Amino acid sequence: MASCTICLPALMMLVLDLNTVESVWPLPQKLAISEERYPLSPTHFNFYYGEDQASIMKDCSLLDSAFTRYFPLIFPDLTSGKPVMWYLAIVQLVQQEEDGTYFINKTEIEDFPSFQYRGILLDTSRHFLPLKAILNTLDAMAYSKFNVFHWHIVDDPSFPYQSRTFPDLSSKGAYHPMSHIYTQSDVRRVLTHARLRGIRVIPEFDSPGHTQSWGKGQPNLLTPCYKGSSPSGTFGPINPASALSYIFMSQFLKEVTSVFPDPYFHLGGDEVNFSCWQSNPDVRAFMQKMGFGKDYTKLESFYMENIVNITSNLNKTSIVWQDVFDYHERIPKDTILHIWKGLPAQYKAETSRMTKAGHRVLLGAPWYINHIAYGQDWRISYNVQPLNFSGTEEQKKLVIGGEVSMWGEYVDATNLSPRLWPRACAAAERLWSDESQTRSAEAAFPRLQAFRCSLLRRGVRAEPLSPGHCSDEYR
Ligand code: CP6
Repeated sequence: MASCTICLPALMMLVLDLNTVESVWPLPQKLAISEERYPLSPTHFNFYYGEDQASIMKDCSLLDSAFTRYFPLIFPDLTSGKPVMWYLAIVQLVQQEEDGTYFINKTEIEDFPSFQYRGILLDTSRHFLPLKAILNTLDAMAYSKFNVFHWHIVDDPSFPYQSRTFPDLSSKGAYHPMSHIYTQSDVRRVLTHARLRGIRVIPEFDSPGHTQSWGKGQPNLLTPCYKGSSPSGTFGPINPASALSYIFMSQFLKEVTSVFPDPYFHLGGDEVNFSCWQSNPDVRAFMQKMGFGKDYTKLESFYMENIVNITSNLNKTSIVWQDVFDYHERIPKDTILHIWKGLPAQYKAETSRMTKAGHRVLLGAPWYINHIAYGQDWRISYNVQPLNFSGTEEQKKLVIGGEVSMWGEYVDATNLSPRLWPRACAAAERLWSDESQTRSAEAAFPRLQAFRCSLLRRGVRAEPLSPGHCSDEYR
């Protein structure tokens, strides 16, 4: 199967390029369309493995299932039963004559991604996203060549992951113990759907903060907050002063690192509120014993160091939010830092600092597209220059890519798709294409508009970019 995984990007490339000229998105590294025209007969059309790939990819089920999916996307009228005329106005690589015959211009393409990590974060804790919404997002991700689904699966408000080892976490911590959970079989469906589309699934189990929902099904995990000399009845982050916390986290991480096969694992570590820790006498005593003084960042670092070590003993590489580095620069060098804070001046300085320390970084800060602005805010995402920070060539190589975040406070299945698409496509092109060929949002605009029409034809509820219409938008 390993040899199949690598062939998928090549396939996507071929397919997108066949679909439309105007909507080749993201732009291939090299694209040359000639005047030469060839008729295409859908009844004789077939996909073949490339000659140089034929031997290693014979009977690649991954590719074969992709061929099956893409045929109706290329020849939609054959499978939808809709009149041929609906598709006439689309300028495309595969175009149709008035009589319905398909043709294609001779085209040469050479392609590869500029950045290896092109992710989308979905947050299934603030609002539960039904399985179908996740699967649909994976479909749309593949169309733009996103290759990582960062699943921010649990957080303060709810715990929808159904654990085998600790079933109470979801039975008590989910919004609903039956309807608002992801069972093991749901997770497997997500993993399979993603794998078939060349997408990796990296789960995030964020701790020690953002864990309120964990406390409902796992007593003695969170820190009891104190008011004066007695417990106030509220709870804070995971209790870093208790051995029970580490025993629980070891057992829990053992489970989830085996459920999610990707070699990378996101451990969170962001936005830890110290006030509850400060109020708790046991935590204060632990601080003293450890010699941390009054510096609670040392306590957070102590916790994260343990969690990162547990994770590395489970043979996974950790990804953590930048806070962990901000507090503690001596985390293992192979830990990937996920930058999420601030305006360009700040995240550029952070990128410099972290890559200088030898860490690989992942750029999230410029693409928080759950934030929306009036008008064409995709242009802001498009104009980001991930490598425009001060640093050596070696440092620049440490930027592995970026991620579009769709935090879920105001997003559920009703508005996820139009909020993501086509706005996320701007980051997709920035992370895939050659920067020197894609500097102008103005030049990209008609191509993105056409691509948005392709998304609509493929059933993705992508919002409009400006006044106008797609030829077949209400078919
Ligand atoms: N949830 C978690 C969030 C955010 C973070 N972590 C967040 C913070 C600020 C903004 C957007 C999202 N909602 N767990 C920070 C990584 Cl602006």
